[in-house]
Amino acid sequence: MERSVILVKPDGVQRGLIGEIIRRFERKGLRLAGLKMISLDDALLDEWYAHHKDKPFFGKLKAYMKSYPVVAMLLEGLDVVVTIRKMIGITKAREAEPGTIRGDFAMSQQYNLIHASENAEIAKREEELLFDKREIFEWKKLDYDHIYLEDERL
Ligand code: 3AN
Repeated sequence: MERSVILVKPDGVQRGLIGEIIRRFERKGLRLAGLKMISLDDALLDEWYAHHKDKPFFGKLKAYMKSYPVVAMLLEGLDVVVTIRKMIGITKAREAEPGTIRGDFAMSQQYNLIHASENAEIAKREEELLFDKREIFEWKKLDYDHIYLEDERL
């Protein structure tokens, strides 16, 4: 199955939303394959946000992402990258749909609580950047029989 990398960003950590965010993904039926708190540094952020390096907000974005620790998660499920992008809502949080994480809890374009991999290829790159092999767990989720049809689980 596919995996996606999630970060609860510094504003999510400060606002006490780590549990709420994990809870939503757990209830959806996604399998948590990795979880840790980390501090991001310049080298990692330069790679992570390489596509934003020429944007006017890049400096502020980096400073914000380094300001407090973040919680990183690796989540697994069928087509999980697209599913999670829908669950988090659009970047400009005050316009995000109610029912999404950003739509329910945030107002800002920068302080939008959460990062989620944009596509499957980026998800692989982000997983390699952030998670050591020993930090990735292949445990069997016993309720998969009730979450997926048999052919969806392959
Ligand atoms: P998303 O996180 O929805 O994939 P991206 O990849 O376009 O959005 O942007 C990455 C992060 O950069 C956002 N989560 C947000 O914190 C910040 N950001 C994006 N656009 C802006 C902007 N116009 N002004 C300030 N910060 C921004």
